[in-house]
Amino acid sequence: MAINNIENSYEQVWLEYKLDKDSSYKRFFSNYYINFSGDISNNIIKELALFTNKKFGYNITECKSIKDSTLILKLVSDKTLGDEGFDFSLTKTQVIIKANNAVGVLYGVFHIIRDVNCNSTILEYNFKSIPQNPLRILNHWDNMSGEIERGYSGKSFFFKDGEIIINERIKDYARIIASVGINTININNVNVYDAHKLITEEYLEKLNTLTDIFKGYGIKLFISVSFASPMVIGGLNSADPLNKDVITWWKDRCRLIYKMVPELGGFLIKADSEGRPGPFTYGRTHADGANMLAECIDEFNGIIIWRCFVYNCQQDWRDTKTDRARSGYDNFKPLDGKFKDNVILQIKNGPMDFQVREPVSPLFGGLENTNQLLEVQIAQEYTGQQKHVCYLIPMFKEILDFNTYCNSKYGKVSDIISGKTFNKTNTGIVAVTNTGDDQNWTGHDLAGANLYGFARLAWDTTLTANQIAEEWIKQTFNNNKKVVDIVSGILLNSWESYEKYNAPLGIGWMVNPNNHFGPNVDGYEYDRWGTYHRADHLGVGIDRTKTGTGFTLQFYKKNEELFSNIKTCPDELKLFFHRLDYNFVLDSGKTIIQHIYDSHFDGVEDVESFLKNWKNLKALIDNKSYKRVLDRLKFQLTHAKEWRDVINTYFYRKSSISDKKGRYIY
Ligand code: BDP
Repeated sequence: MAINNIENSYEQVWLEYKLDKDSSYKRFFSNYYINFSGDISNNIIKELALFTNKKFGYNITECKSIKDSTLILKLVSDKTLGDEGFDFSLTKTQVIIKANNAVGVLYGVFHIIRDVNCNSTILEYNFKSIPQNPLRILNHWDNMSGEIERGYSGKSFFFKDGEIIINERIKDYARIIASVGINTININNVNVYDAHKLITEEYLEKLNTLTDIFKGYGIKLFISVSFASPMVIGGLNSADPLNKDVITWWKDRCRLIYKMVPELGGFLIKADSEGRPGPFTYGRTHADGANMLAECIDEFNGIIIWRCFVYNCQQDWRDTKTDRARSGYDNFKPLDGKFKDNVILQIKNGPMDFQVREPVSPLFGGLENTNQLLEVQIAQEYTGQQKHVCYLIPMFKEILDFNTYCNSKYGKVSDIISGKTFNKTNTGIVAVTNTGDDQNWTGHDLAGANLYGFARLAWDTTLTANQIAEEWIKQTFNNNKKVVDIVSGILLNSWESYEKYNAPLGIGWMVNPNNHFGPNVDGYEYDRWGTYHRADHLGVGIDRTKTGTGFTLQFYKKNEELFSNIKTCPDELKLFFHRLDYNFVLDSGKTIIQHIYDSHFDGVEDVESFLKNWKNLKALIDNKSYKRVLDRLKFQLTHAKEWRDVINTYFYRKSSISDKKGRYIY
């Protein structure tokens, strides 16, 4: 299936089916019976052919009789399965996958393919699988020029030189993400720099072709549009959401769009954020802005996804009272209950911006009458830019498991975004994605585990980071125990290791401004972005309790107390919530300064061990992947040392306190 010219060739990630002629599962894949037709059905059949061919060395055939077939794919009517779930059952000679809709069967087929590839025991008992999150979304930050904002794996495979690309790779991308249950994608950058034309007549036909390709895999397509579109492409002199001409313009535009792209999911909007236009210009609220668009798109069953990443990026760093962490809640809590049903608020996991460690945004649980999506970032903008290994699934697990206390039974973030807590259906989870046109899709081969893992977790938030890592390793590399042990050992420790050599204890942001790569202690300190650590010779961190910026008051009481109390505030967030002396003793028994020194030395040692362990895989995995990861681990080691030295030196010079262990710090 891959295009074979070198420049554009690409790999099949976890769908790289490897020949195993002796597999005992073969018996279920002699022939299939299917009782429905259409694009999804065609794609299911194609996938089964590809799979049986590569895995077992023959082509599965169709069988018209249920009785004689080994794999039965059936549409049924079963309320318990919902729109996307499936039922798997098994007799001695037959596998039966049943669902209410074609997409459920597609998910079932990918599920059994995964089980075969993982040699899983799951093919030995009956089960039902129903996704926990209604919306499982990937956001691409691709510009139409072909560049990707915060993209670390090459260029866009959606756009090139201002045009939409339609090719085999797009189709493969659709099946890759459908195989792990993604059901929605947004294809262009939230910062709509050059994509205004996407909603002009010239581009709608191609957009429709794209939409159809993804529909064949049960995936809805969204696009980011600019709030100022009536001005930029409509020639109006306002984008005021309450202005009649503006409303008429949007209504007409939606009619045109949906006439040509009837299956479009809707729009994603970044407004009044980092220089993007929005309703604030006209003295209107975000509810005014979002509802106006929602009204226009409603007759086509469209949805408006509206981001809550709204803050003042023009702050005065001398003002110790303003706090960027507060802004999401301050802006959106008062609007709770004011959004139309087809508006969903998209909320970043933390109150700042995808740092290696942040508390959960208090908007989760804070908003009780609003559809909401949890937004995470698998593009590793602040977590090593896919040059460092940083498996983010353990972080996402912590976020999903966080109890907001908004509800005594269903208070966890995972409950809220599943729709359970507040009885909603327009809810779910989204990741800013990490793919590009690199041969391996994600730059770092091990970053593939974040794409895979995010999607698996979106389907089933109860899976563990370990289970997901194992599944991914077995399908991407192989089932060899040593491979599974070594790679999962690296993956499962990598987030913590990355955190160790970064900015300590939740303060974040010690990165180079703009590109956000590599250490820079004061790069953002005396600047307008509101990301301060406020280190001086006395101490470091920010008081975000009621005696400081008051951010903690945005949480429910139990969490407010947890974070405010220096004794109960978890070590890893101590400096996010408190300003502390370098000699303050952490729960770990170490002083802050000694913790900084130790963790930075430890982090480098961790990377040394990743590299050493990786080298043991030379003969056990594909040489191309082996080398690519090896090179990146070597780079990571050098870079981790730079992080260690810059951060340790900085704190040594600020505090004048020596390392107890007498190690060399500049
Ligand atoms: C920040 C990125 C910036 C994005 C912004 C966003 O640095 O490129 O545009 O998030 O989420 O992390 O809108």
